Amino acid sequence: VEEATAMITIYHLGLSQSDRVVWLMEELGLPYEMEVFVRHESGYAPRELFDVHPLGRAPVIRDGKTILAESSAIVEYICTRLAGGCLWVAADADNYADFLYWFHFGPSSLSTMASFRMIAHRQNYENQDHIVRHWLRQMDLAFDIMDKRLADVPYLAGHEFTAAEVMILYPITTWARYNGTDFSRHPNIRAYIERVEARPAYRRAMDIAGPDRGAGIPPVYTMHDPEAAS
Ligand SMILES: N[C@@H](CCC(=O)N[C@@H](CS)C(=O)NCC(=O)O)C(=O)O
Repeated sequence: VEEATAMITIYHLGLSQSDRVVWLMEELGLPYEMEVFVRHESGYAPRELFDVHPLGRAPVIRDGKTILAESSAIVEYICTRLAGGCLWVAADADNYADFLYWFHFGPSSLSTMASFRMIAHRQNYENQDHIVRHWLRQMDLAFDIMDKRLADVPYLAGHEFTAAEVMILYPITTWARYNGTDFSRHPNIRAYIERVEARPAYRRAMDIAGPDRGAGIPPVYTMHDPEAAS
């Protein structure tokens, strides 16, 4: 008798980059369960997310007894362990280094820059600490490099859609809405965003878990004030 296929659980926080895990599963056509956490009115994650993982940040997944956080780790785990290498690029492929670079660029360098831009956006740009100004210049440079790359190839790793897209879209779409990024100087990035957003799996995932569902999609847990006595 064949055992039923175990399903992973995605712990999704409303209006957050955990929507990329839902998107990945929709791209792969793999089944999943989802537990949704609603942000506290402060904007931070509710206390209950700390019961799932001590850092209280999303995404987190559970696969049997394994709990895994960090979206880049989660996406690699799903592609390589659960999906037989789909949307991943093999180590012996010609574009392996390109794939690795762009896969990590989104959640590493670009997310750091996006955080600084968020701080700058909420305050007076001219009056920024020099570290923030440095990172804002770095971000402009990063988008120049990305735009140049996308003038040559339709996807970051080359000619095929890969997990690198899954990692980078949130920082250049949802995050960009909140930190004042605009791509007026970067037509190839604009075309890339349109190309990727047109994917049926992306649209399904955004209907299920995307930013327009807001932070307040139906909770699994009742949330309460994270400052309240523990
Ligand atoms: N590097 C982490 C970042 C996770 C992260 O910052 N998640 C945000 C949502 S986009 C979060 O959970 N914020 C809740 C909070 O700050 O309370 C990853 O890629 O998974």
